[in-house]
Amino acid sequence: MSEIAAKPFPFFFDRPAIALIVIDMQRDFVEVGGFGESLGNDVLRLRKIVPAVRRLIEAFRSHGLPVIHTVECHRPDLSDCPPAKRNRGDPRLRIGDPGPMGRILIAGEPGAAILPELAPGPGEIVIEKPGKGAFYGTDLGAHLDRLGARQLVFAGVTTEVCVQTTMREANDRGYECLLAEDATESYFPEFKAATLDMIRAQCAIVGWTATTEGVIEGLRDAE
Ligand code: C5J
Repeated sequence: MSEIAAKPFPFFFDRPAIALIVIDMQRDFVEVGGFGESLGNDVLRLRKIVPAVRRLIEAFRSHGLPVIHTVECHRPDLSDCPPAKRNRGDPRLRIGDPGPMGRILIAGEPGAAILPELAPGPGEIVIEKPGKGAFYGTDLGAHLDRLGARQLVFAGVTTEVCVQTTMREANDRGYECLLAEDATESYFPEFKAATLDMIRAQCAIVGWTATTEGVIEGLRDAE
């Protein structure tokens, strides 16, 4: 067993069973001029984590460990977007409407793409997900079974929405989950802080948190 210095206590892991899941680092959430900004959010907060996310991706790749990317998006005919989701957004800019970077959150549109600097490498799995959680309506679980991954390190956006939802889904499925504190972000700083607290509360009720540096050191020591 190897170890990552984490909160609320060290995260022990088996090197072959660990994988990185990068949640929704999409242009529409993170880039200036995208959907997220058009809703009045300060996307520069999210952009700041790009170097840390990149370091994690490169570390996992360099150790030959799996990197899985997720993308929140829907089919062009919106058949996988329940009205309850579509009708909840700002009425002037809903999923499927023309947005600043193509149709909002539609697969294949420029805004739905992953940031070029974090682009999936050859052979890396990309999960297109219709929900906030990456297990709902996807084959993520089957991919993880095939890879033998039981311990998941998370990065990406937004902390309290798609990241937290996916961690909770994973926790209920028996995965051990760790969130890289400086490689995740929210448009709302207080929501990020509360999510980190919620994850670690009650002796890691959802999982662990650690710094990117801590994760990278743990992987290095496991070599
Ligand atoms: C949101 C996400 N915030 N990726 N999506 O709607 O967290």
